[in-house]
Amino acid sequence: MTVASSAAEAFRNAYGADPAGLWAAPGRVNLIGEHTDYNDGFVLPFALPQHVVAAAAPAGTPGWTVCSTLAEETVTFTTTESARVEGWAGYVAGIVWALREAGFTVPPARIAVASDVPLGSGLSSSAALESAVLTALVDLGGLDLPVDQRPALAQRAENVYVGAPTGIMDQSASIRCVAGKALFLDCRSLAVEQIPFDLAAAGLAILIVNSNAPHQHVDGEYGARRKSCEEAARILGVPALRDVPPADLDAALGKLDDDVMRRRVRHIVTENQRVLDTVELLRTGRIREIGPLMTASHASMRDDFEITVDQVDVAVETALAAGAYGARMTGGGFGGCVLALVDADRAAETTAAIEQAYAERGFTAPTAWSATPGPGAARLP
Ligand code: GAF
Repeated sequence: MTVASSAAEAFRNAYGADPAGLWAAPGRVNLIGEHTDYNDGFVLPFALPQHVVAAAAPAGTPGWTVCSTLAEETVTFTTTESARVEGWAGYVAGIVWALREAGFTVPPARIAVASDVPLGSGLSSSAALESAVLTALVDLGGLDLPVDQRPALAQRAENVYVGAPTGIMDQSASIRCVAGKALFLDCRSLAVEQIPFDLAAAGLAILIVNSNAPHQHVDGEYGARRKSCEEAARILGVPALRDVPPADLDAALGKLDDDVMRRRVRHIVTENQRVLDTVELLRTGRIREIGPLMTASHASMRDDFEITVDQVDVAVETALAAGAYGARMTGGGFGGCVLALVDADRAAETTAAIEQAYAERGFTAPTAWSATPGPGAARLP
């Protein structure tokens, strides 16, 4: 059964009627540019073929009811309750809250969601949920919310309602990505450029390897990285680390006493430049040549930003040893997935090498697949 038919079936089972429509929003991987978003920098994600589908219809009574194929409970909330909705339904309630806060009249609705975005793997399953529900409610209510303003609203739901201090990359990817392209996003101006990324034409594949490592300390460590970056920007007297050009990096590092903070700054400044260099290569179709930038990004995340774990380091090293052009962890870190740029006909061999390396070390087996850039959030026909 497809994710769309699961969502439609869940809707019928829960509410005894057909949904008015189905809205899909994808998970994402980030090709390069990690932790740069909340530093007003650059990112280059693309949408996965895996997505969340929201089956939805207007409700005749006030409030919103949501159920999910991944959860037992059906959750109902209204605007009169002061208690915050917790758990997975909090992302849905957060979207309703953020829309209302922005002045929209949100139509009461019944929603059923289904998803094949792996959970807790750094592939933005929660941003996909937010984006699917947002797209559904905007359509159902005929709300005048332009697509380019939707990611910030969804990010607000996540930051303020759910309470996770994330940047704007994941919601932007889920909402603004286009099939066959990587999304070059300037996280300060929110300008986007759709960058051609035709892997198949170049005989290449992006292998996604889910390390299946337990996600540990994610929230606390993520928040700590963000604080450290903001504190460094304050000491350096710039609005954000985006404003430190690579040519000024040494001088900036000289002004910081704390070695850990110096390394955090070095990651952000060099990572922003790697995104720009990657975009430059992709604009001229030189996909293979982005490999070394990916690998350098990984080293920077491992040594300077310190957000990798053994499982992802081993996946990167093994992919490179098996002939990958480049490999890096993607997403917030502390577990999650690795991307490897490989010749399409070597994807299976590379996967086998990583599986063997994991088995030798007694790690939980990884899961791997090749991904091409899919479309962003939309109503399904
Ligand atoms: C998580 C966050 F949600 C993003 O905003 C981004 O900071 C990413 O980690 C790291 O690049 O996915």
